[in-house]
Amino acid sequence: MGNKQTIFTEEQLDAYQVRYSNTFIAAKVNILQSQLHGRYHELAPHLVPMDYTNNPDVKLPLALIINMPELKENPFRNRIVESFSEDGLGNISFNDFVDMFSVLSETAPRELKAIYAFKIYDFNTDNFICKEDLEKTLNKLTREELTPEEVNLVCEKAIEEADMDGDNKLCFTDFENMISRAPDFLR
Ligand SMILES: [Ca+2]
Ligand SMILES: [Ca+2]
Repeated sequence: MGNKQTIFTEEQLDAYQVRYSNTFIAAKVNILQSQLHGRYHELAPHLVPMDYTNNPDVKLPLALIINMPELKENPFRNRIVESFSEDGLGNISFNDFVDMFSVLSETAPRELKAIYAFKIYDFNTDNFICKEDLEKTLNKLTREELTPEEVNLVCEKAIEEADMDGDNKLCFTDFENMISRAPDFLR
């Protein structure tokens, strides 16, 4: 901890500030930055350099990330990591890592959480949440405690009520509509 060394250039820190300028995150970014770098480094000390000033092209595989204590018990851990990985396959760069922890943090703005919840629940990544996506989501949220009939019923109703353009699936606007009625989908 503390100021043991500079591991980011001024430009890099500015770039993070710009990326997060419209959110609460800007103020926290510096602290978060070095704490998260420590965590990222610990996951694979042989791969992740301490010195990040020349943007090393390092990515850590999904398997390493999902075993972190914050994610290990999360039924959505694979989807979370895939959604934040720029390549969509679950390989996580340090930037992806910072994004992920920022959004997972309890104080992240609701709209930011909604954007990522939509990505996470969109299992087949077609930018819509269809009934199958929602059924998988609900099964995970309830840890498989509902019967298939109950899941079917809840999802059918949720889509029916939120689907404003009548195409039987949820675009992001429909999804926002759904979580305003059923906030349990956003946790
Ligand atoms: Ca989908
Ligand atoms: Ca729709």
